[in-house]
Amino acid sequence: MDSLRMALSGPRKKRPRQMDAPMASAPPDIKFRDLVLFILEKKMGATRRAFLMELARRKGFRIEDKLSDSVTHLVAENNSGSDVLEWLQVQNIKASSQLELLDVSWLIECMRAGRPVEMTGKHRLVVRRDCPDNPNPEPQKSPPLAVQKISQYACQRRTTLNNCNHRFTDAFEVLAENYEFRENEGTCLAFMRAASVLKSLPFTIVSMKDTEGIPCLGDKVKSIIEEIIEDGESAEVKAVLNDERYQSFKLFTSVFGVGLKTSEKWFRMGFRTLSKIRSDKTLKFTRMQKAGFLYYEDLVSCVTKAEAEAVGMLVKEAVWAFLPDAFVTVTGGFRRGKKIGHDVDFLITSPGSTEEEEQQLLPKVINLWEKMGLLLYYDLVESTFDKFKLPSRKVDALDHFQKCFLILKLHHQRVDGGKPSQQEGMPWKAIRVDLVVCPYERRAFALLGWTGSRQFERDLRRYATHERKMILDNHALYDKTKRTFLEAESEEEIFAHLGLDYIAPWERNA
Ligand code: DCT
Ligand code: MG
Repeated sequence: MDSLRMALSGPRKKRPRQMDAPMASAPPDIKFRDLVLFILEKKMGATRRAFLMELARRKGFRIEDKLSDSVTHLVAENNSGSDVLEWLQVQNIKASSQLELLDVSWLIECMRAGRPVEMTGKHRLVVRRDCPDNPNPEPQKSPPLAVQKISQYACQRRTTLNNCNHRFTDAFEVLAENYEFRENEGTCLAFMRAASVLKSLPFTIVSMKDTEGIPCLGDKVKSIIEEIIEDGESAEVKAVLNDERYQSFKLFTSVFGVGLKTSEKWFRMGFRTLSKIRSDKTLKFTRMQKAGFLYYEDLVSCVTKAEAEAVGMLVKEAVWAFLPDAFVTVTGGFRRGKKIGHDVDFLITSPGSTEEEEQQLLPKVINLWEKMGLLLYYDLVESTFDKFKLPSRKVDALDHFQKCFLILKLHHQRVDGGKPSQQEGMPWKAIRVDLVVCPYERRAFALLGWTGSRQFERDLRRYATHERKMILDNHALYDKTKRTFLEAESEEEIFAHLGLDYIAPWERNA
């Protein structure tokens, strides 16, 4: 037990006593094969490290001299998690994603027990501050993401709705939108990527040091982060929010059917308010814009989860009247766990129907709703899907499935928790609904594509192209090296084909 006392009390001045343990030439038996340890010399010193290594080996632990991919547990003394990460970065060492960062106290407890002991919060090295919104601030487990290096691709990050960096991401989203309005795609994308990566962080950025090692943060982005940390706000964001062009575009594009081109035209013509546009006799509106103005108030007030569920019932009732075996799945933001949305998206697919029955479904559903007086607007887009065609290389390409963009009348009494008597005026609310019908064997691709978020989808396709030599879209996955289509029955299989860890829908809020 002399050796253990020594481990507990720290390094001695004297050189450690020669062990009567097996020599290097005859490695001791490894008892605990699931663990591969590496002890960091930094701040511990070579002597104490050598001593602990030998001791642990004698107890049956596998200890590596060098840090490699096979190491599962990194043990350090007098280092924080951030110190260790910094060291790993400086060494340019790529650690395994499962690497545990532990304090030497864990190793010492293992030595005392003669076996690996359970790792708890007190053993795990704290990497960075916890998110202040987190009601249960556990000592932060050294997150595999941080060790793994945060990926530049959203599809390799887990992004829940628990965003700890709103004050930065809100600012970036305003700037991205402004650059989109000014048709500066590159800068727009840079701010969207920056917002996306910050949304995935499990901690709040409070100093510039926290931004080290985070990808997608260029100089311009960093200078805004710095300004927000120091002054509480960004002058550029403030200027954009007060900019007449930004305000007008924001207002005009909030109308269903109005995009950048129309906004530009109205802005140039000197319009600044919707009421002036609405009442102007010289302007021509599309059918979509007319509906957009007609139901404007309802459509800008977002769809709640309860309303989305009520719409889901309507859709199922109608679809099942014609194809009783069809699967009706909510996609989009609601599938990702959002509490509100601008519309409700559904994917419909039927294992038992012919191509013709499939093609007839949406027209029949529309016809039914028309008769029921629920149809306020619809635009049916016929399928141009060709199963032999390679997936599209464009990250923002529209898909080829048959689909219908609708505005439906949702009666308040159909909404769970709705208050029909208190609703003055209209007994219903206009709701934007998207329906997509896909062939049954493509359902996994369609589901993955329509679940979003848009940034997550873009990065999935970018990842497939640049990292895997594959092409992915809402219809298929094609392997360019093998020159074959890779089939999938589920989203999990698509992630597996791409060599990605599975990311659940609620972790795709990139
Ligand atoms: N999508 C797609 N092709 C389109 C439109 C959308 O593949 N032509 C994908 C990307 C996201 C998803 O479908 C849903 O789109 P939206 O409804 O626009 O986004 P959302 O994430 O559901 O957000 P919101 O809550 O605003 O509806
Ligand atoms: Mg949606």
